Amino acid sequence: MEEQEIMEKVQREVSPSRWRHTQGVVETATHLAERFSVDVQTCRVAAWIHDLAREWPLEKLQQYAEHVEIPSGFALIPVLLHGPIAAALSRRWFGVDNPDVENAIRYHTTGREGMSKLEMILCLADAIEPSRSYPGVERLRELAEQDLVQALAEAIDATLQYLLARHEPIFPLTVMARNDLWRQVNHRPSSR
Ligand code: DGI
Ligand code: FE
Ligand code: FE
Repeated sequence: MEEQEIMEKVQREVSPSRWRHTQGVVETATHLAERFSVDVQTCRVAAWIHDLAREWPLEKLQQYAEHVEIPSGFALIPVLLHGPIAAALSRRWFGVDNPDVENAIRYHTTGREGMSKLEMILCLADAIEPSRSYPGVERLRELAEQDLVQALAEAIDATLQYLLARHEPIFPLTVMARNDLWRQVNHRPSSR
C-alpha cells in the first residue's frame, strides 16, 4: 500500500493530538534513518503505523489480542498491547511483508534484547519527536545525533525512572532491553 493510503487509514484511528505525535515520530524517524543508514521508506511505514491502536478501548484491544500473536506477558500491562496489535495489522490492513517492521512496531513500547537498527530508531523517535516534553528530552535529542545506542539506552532509563516514580509495574523486556543497550555502549572498543 502507498504511504499516502497508510497515512489516511491510520489518521482515522487516532485523535488529533496522537496524529501530531505520529507525524513527529515519522519526521524524527526519517532523520534518524538518514543519519544511521537505515532504509527511510521502511522506517516511515513503521512510524506511521506504530500507534494505530494506541487509543482503542481496552475491550477492543483485548478482542483483537485473541486473534494476533501477543508476546508473553504483554497482556498483564494493557498499555503494551497496542504495539503487537498494530504489528499484526501492518500485514493485515496494509500488506506490509517485513518482519523487521513488524518487530519494530511490536516492541516499540518496551524494546527488547538484540534490537535491529530499525527497532532502535522507532523506539527512540517515539521518545524524542518534537512534541515530546519531559525532563532530559533535549539532551536525548542532542545525543541522538551522535549515538543511536546510547541515546536509546538513556531514553529507556528515563522511561524506567518515570515508571518507578509512579510505582508502576516494570515489564521485564524493558529491563532486558536497557541492560543489553548499556552492555553495547560499555563494551565498545574505545576510540582512544
Ligand atoms: O504510545 P506512546 O504514548 O507514544 O509511547 P509508548 O508506546 O512508548 O508508551 C506508552 C506507555 O507505556 C508510556 O506511558 C510508558 C508505558 N510503558 C513503557 N514501558 C512500560 C510501560 N508501562 C509499564 N507499566 N511498564 C513498562 O515496562
Ligand atoms: Fe506507542
Ligand atoms: Fe508513539
